[in-house]
Amino acid sequence: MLNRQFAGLLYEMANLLELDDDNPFRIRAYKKAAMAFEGLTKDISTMTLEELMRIPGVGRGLAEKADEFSRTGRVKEHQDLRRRIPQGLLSMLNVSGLGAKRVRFLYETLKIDSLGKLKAAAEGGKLRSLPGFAEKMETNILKGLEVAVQGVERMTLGEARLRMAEVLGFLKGTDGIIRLEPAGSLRRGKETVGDLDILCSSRNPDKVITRFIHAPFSKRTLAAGETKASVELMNGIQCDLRVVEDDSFGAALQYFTGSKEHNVALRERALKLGYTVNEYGLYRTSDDKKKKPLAGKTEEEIYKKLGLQWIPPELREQRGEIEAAEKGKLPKLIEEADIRGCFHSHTSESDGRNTLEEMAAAARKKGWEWLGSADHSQALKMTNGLSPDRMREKIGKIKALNKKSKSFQVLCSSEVDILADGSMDYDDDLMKELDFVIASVHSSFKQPEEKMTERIIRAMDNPHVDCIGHLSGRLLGQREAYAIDYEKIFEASRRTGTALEINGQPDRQDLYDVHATTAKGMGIRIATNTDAHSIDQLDHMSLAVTVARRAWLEKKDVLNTMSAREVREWCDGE
Ligand code: DGT
Ligand code: CA
Ligand code: CA
Ligand code: ZN
Repeated sequence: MLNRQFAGLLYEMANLLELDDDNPFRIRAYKKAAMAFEGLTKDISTMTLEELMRIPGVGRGLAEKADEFSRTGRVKEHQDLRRRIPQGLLSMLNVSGLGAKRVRFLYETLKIDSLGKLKAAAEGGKLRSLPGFAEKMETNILKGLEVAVQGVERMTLGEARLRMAEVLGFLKGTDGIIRLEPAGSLRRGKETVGDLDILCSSRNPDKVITRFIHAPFSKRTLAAGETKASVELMNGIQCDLRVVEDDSFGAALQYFTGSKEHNVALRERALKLGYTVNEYGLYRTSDDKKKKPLAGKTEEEIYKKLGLQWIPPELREQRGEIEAAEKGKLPKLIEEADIRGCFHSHTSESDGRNTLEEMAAAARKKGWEWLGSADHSQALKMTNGLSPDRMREKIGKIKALNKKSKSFQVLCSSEVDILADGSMDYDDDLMKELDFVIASVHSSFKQPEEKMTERIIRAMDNPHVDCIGHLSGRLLGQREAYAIDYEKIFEASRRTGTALEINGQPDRQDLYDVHATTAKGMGIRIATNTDAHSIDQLDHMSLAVTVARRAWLEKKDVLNTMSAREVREWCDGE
């Protein structure tokens, strides 16, 4: 599929156009289209110009570019831009604190067109005298450069939540704090997080800021003022804290939660209704600037004034949520409390750390009613996958265990390998004895798209396969998704009634949120799974549920909301 490559090209074009001081509306259109192509399940190379133009946010110009790209592997206008604008300027955009305007200005005034030259200029004190560049800015650029050169990547949502919990835990007790909440991409539950954003209201802002910049988790202070500060955490990631008046807390939380695209659309709507919204509140546009805002204490009252339902942060990506909120048609998103079990977990029989009994006890302690124990099948030697004999032994053990308890059930499941030709690693007789079969690809990742697609569809056609595990196979920061035709696979999933898993391992978060939305639309059943390899990893359910929420999924879309009895009946009925 060329879609992701093409989306990447559009993002780069947006940056290049920004460096070229092009029309802001055009730049935004490119970014929006890039997002649309990123989430598209149909392969652009199979689409006609008319079909491309039917993608929301894609006009004729962009459709023609997509067409050009799938025919020739390039886009002429992109190449022209690249020729005209020095490559180094693009890497300078990665330095935190440097936007397109500043990069352009540095290039025009000092001919700086690479990270090397930027570093030399900052070290030589050449920037501080430029208009708009104070001495502090110079220091910040040097710090930002270090990060840009080391190429510190975005962290996974899982990692970000752990760091956020540390910071909040430390700040919570500070004198004078009224409200304290995470904002930014973490609050939206994005799969990766660039930096942490925290919002606070306090009777004593000074105290919070001081405590924040002297906290044990802070490696160094990047900036500190009266109402905001930024520090670098031990893992090299930036954390921004803003302190606001409690009366503006809702407005600020809304603003700093983003996404930028959602906020831009919300502001446009406000203007049409005669309002202005900013981080301080919502005002009537005609009113005096100094007048008290009409709303601002809570997010709810801001959305309400704009004629909208309150929009859960996970939906704020400008993917139709504002239109849905206007009609009162937002989904009632699934919550972790709706979850009653997990189909996919491992024990020390294969590559897990805890025994079956320990895993079951931990699942029960979480308030679940059932747990699918799904050890690996034999092909996966490095995980100590179970031979058919060992698997039969395990089935017996689970039956005995279930007899002892009515209120909690263990499903004898297995994560069975889909072999390179699409056949399954266990024969049908053995799979028939299992309650639930998850079929996963763990080898020959580099097969051509057609082969990989056929391979997975063949697995789905096996009547004993209930669910496909981690469909895309991507590992964040380590491995690209394998090449598959999502449209064909989703169609086969619908036809065969095979569920698709949302895997909650922090580096997987697989299905992609946008793909899960498409699956839901096709009536495909989704399982939110932990793939836990230890008792504490059962908590990855929270990540799986977050992906489901970002995908607009409701309780009824997710198999894990079934009770022990329902799930038992469902498995027996298969
Ligand atoms: P990240 O950190 O890259 O994972 O993504 P965010 O969304 O956390 O972005 P960040 O940290 O740059 O800013 C946090 C939020 O603040 C962002 O989602 C929306 C808001 N925001 C920041 N800068 C702007 C801006 O220039 N315009 C608007 N409308 N909102 C902004
Ligand atoms: Ca952020
Ligand atoms: Ca930030
Ligand atoms: Zn697994």
